[in-house]
Amino acid sequence: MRWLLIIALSAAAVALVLAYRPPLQPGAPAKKIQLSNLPVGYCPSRVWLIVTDHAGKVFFDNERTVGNCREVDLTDITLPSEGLVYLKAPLALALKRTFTSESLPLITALALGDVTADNVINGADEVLVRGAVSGSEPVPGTDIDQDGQMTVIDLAYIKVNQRAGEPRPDGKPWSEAVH
Ligand SMILES: [Ca+2]
Ligand SMILES: [Ca+2]
Repeated sequence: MRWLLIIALSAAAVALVLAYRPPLQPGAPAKKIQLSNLPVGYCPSRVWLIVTDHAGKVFFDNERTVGNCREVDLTDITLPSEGLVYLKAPLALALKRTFTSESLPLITALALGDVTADNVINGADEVLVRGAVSGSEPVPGTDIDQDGQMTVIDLAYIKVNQRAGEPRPDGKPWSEAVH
């Protein structure tokens, strides 16, 4: 009879394990930032991410890996119910977006063209790309659309996106880690 008892107890244990489910949140929005409007070849491996609430309290300030070239997952970050995200991606201007729990996932476009990684797209970036397009030895980062060729399209990104990116909320320079 002992083995019957063991089987019964084992079955009960399995049933208990199967009965336990982590609390589900039906319809809970995916906590991520989706990068959009980017050339096919652009595939950043990481970005710098800062999350704050509207009072400026910092919830996250670090590098973040990028999934599938386009997704920045936030699920393991304790987020305020609403606040701000700042994001700096390689070759792109830093951006700032507001979010609420309803507006996640947040879909946002990047402005590419910051070859010099100073968070400004200006003549200094244009000189490098123009030189590479006209046959000079390419400086790393001048292939803006990352299609393996230097063309007028790379130059067009610089022309369209000429401006400064969003500064960090604390006014410090953006880390060079994601350049
Ligand atoms: Ca620049
Ligand atoms: Ca190109």
